[in-house]
Amino acid sequence: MVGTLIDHALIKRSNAAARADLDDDFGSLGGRLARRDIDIEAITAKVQRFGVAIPTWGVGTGGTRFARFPGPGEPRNVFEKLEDCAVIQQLVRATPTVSPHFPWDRVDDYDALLETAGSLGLGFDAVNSNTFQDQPGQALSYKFGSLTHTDKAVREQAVAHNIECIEIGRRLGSKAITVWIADGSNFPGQQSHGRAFERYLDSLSGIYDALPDDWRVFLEHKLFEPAFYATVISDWGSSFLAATTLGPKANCLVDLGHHAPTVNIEQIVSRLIHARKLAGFHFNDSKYGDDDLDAGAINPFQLFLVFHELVTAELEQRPGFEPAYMMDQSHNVTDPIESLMTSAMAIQRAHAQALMVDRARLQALQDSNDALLALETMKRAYETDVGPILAMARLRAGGAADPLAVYRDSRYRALKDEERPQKASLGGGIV
Ligand code: PSV
Ligand code: MN
Repeated sequence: MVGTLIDHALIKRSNAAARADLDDDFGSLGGRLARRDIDIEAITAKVQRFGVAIPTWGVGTGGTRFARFPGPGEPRNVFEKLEDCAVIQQLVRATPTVSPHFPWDRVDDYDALLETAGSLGLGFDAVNSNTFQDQPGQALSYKFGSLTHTDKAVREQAVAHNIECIEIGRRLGSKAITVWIADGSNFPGQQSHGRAFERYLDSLSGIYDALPDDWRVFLEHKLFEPAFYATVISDWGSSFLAATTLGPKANCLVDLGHHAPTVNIEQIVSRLIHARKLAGFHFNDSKYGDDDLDAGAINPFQLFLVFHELVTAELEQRPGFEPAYMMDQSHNVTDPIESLMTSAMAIQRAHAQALMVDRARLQALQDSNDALLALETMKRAYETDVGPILAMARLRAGGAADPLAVYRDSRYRALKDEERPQKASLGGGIV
């Protein structure tokens, strides 16, 4: 049973009040862009077509290693998570799909789940497996690893879980499974780097063989975990090596937070595009490591540079370029719906800015080694205030010109707080 979303009348009223100013801003930006040979309508249409998935775990409150402070009206199951995702999509119109995580989102009736999502106007993106926690009643523990465990029986259990996720995903209309493992070692000498990687490849080939023809497996690397000495799939090199060994259906997923602070992520993206191995993204931002902050919160220029690579690949129609986009963030002190809405808009913003790079001029400047003007060309696109384009795209798609204002006016969170009395523990909230 689907609960109340946002009242359409509220959206209409708010949009009507914003309309005159927006038309004005859009018109004057259109004029300025035309002088740069940029068609504002073409950009707006591309912005409208762009979509980024919401992770089901993102609509719950996250936490640190030490504590979790639950927010009011948190969703208690995947059906309620879908409601919150639908509100985000209702207002922002850039998040048409949801990425589920199992076993957190396990239900008895997947047809009902599919039907509920459909009735809310949502589809399903990549499914995510979880072999980084022990579940109640689980036969064997992942304390010392899952897909790379020294014990074959543990590895088989982890492979079986991934195959179950593929089966569920098939029923939900997904086309990919993302495999992220927390496997690694805490001390030098604890584990053979070589043998752990070989066990990973062996386990992954079991998952790979279970993929339907039109499916892909996304391998997600991550540099570190607290108290770790080494993770098994630590970087894009390991991920790329594994994806190449496995075959064409295996691609490398880039989670922006899973790199050392100074790593040039946009260059990694370029390399993966070149090799036809880019699976897609988990968007978030970070200052220190895997902080899982809201996308665009710390380094929006980096996000723009990543999108510059993506837009270039799209314009050049690079073979095999079909990235899946998702947000992967931990909302500890904000309302997750508000964070996900503003993050989706930050991602859209970077995309729109990247669409404005004068690529012919940039290439000429690169060819003549004009470093300064090349940078200026990039900054000209980055510094364009694309806000009116994003608002117009939302409005035309039936969303809200000002999603945050409408959301706050709706008192959605307070209403859900009454509708969803909390149980003691939600599980799976800390990401
Ligand atoms: C790991 O840090 C990660 O980024 C992976 O995508 C997980 O599936 C997700 O967070 C949720 O724990
Ligand atoms: Mn991730």
